[in-house]
Amino acid sequence: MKDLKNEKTLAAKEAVKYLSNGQIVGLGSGSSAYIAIAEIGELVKNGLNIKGVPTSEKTRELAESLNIPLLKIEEVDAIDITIDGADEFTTDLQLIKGGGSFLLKEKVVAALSKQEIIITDSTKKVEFLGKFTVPIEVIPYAQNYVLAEIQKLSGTGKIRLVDDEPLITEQGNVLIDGDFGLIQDPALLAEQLIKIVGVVEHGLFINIATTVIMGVDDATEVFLK
Ligand code: ABF
Repeated sequence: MKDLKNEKTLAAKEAVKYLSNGQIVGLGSGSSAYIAIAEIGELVKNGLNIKGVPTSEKTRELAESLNIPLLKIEEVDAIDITIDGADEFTTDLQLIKGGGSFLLKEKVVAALSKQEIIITDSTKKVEFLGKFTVPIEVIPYAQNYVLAEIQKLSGTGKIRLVDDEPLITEQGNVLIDGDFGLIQDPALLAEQLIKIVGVVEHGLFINIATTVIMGVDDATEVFLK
């Protein structure tokens, strides 16, 4: 039986070795990122001088509880390094993210980041993206239109529900989880999705990650661009 928490912890411990004094650090969301943030809290307690930029309210609260100094996204024009998780990755570092509903802020932080380090357990490595559905952030007004457009792309969309109600993101949008089967050309699908009127962003992170650190059993494996 795999110990996924141990694998995530190994990956997180490896990732924080990339941090150094004076950096602005993007703080991801999701259980792997939260483990890394706990590690960063320890380093800050022991003198590491960094400033964090959170990718969600949950991350901000966790970082604050660990006394990690924080900056607002509007206070930065570049981020040195981000540590975040993913739902799936391929060995050429294409990702599906957004299972945790924070894909929009995660992608903004990633866009500002010189280094985007993704940490995962060994269940996230896939040959083709798509077993995990693609999260798509949509303005509520356009949700039915986007569902119809997804069908034209031979996909099936489902509005993400929480307690039988549409999940509302931190930006006030809804999420549609798109099932496109195994995705042969994720870059093409990414281009097709972002063109749909009403789509704010999607969870295909194409050519964004610079490093993936995967925990596997009692070791880590690093994938570079
Ligand atoms: C976040 O981490 C999301 O983009 C992604 O869905 C999630 C993965 O969560 P976990 O690390 O708990 O597997 O970055």
